Amino acid sequence: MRGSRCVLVGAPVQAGTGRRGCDMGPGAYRAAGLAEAIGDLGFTVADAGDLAPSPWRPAPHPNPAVRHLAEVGGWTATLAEAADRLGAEGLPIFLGGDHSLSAGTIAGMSRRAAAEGRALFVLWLDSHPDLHTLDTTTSGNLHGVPMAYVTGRPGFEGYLPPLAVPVDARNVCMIGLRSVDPAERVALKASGVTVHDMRAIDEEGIARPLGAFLDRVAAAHGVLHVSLDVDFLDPGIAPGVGTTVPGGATFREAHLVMELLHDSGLVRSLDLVELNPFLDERGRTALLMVDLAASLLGRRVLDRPTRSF
Ligand code: 6HN
Ligand code: MN
Ligand code: MN
Ligand code: MN
Repeated sequence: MRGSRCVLVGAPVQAGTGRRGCDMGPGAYRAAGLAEAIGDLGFTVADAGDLAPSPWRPAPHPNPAVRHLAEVGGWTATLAEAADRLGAEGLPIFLGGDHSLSAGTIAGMSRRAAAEGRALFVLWLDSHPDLHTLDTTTSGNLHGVPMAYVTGRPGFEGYLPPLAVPVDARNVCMIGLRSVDPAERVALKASGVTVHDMRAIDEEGIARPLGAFLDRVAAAHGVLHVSLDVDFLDPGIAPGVGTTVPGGATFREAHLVMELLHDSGLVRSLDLVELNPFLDERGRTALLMVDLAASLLGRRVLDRPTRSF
């Protein structure tokens, strides 16, 4: 990948979460040296700055729990356009911001892939499936819905921007799940999504299930988008997130995923979501996310710089 181009795209979204602080995520990644880490790997790095939501006026939704629909819809429109455009020029890295931003980034990358006559595949690294619809969410926090929206589940029409090219749920692989709401469990079973929950990772390890998915993406000549939620990681190593769930991926499991993704050469775009710098400890979660991004882009364990803070 040496010589290729990466674009950092700030998406300071926090309308989709109940906790304040996710809007500081893009700044924390910049402070943690993301651009420099990627530049050291031989990439040309551009920073598109922080984007802003487009105007969006949805009808009021009958589920009274639903929160900040207009703002999430506005971000979805902005990010779908940005992903489609920037995905044609290099590898965009979307700096969140809460996970509702993936409604836009995945919608845009799906449109981009279709314009190239290819299908989008999504690797979803998260403790949650984020598969609620606007009707089934009980928290009303829309970081719990992006996967339902991008796979074309009904109930979003008129509430979020129209979806140009839905992602085939059979092209989605979720790794790390350990917190699934009852309505999501029903939806997951019916969906065709491939799921490797933490129990499966404990029993089988993480390399084989990921390898099987990457083989499928390669065989289909697919375009791969990776969505990395901080809470995929164990809270012991990544405390800077509003939705900590015990029993997450270890440091080596997470790095191994990134190293295998790099070796596959299949990744076209990346979301780094749910970092909450207000809840972090001396930047350690931001730094770990930067290191994981660097692993995905080709940094070898043996080349890791030693840093002290
Ligand atoms: N995330 N399922 C829960 C809800 O409120 O719907 C949690 C969602 C978490 C979303 O972590 O991106
Ligand atoms: Mn999530
Ligand atoms: Mn999550
Ligand atoms: Mn819920």
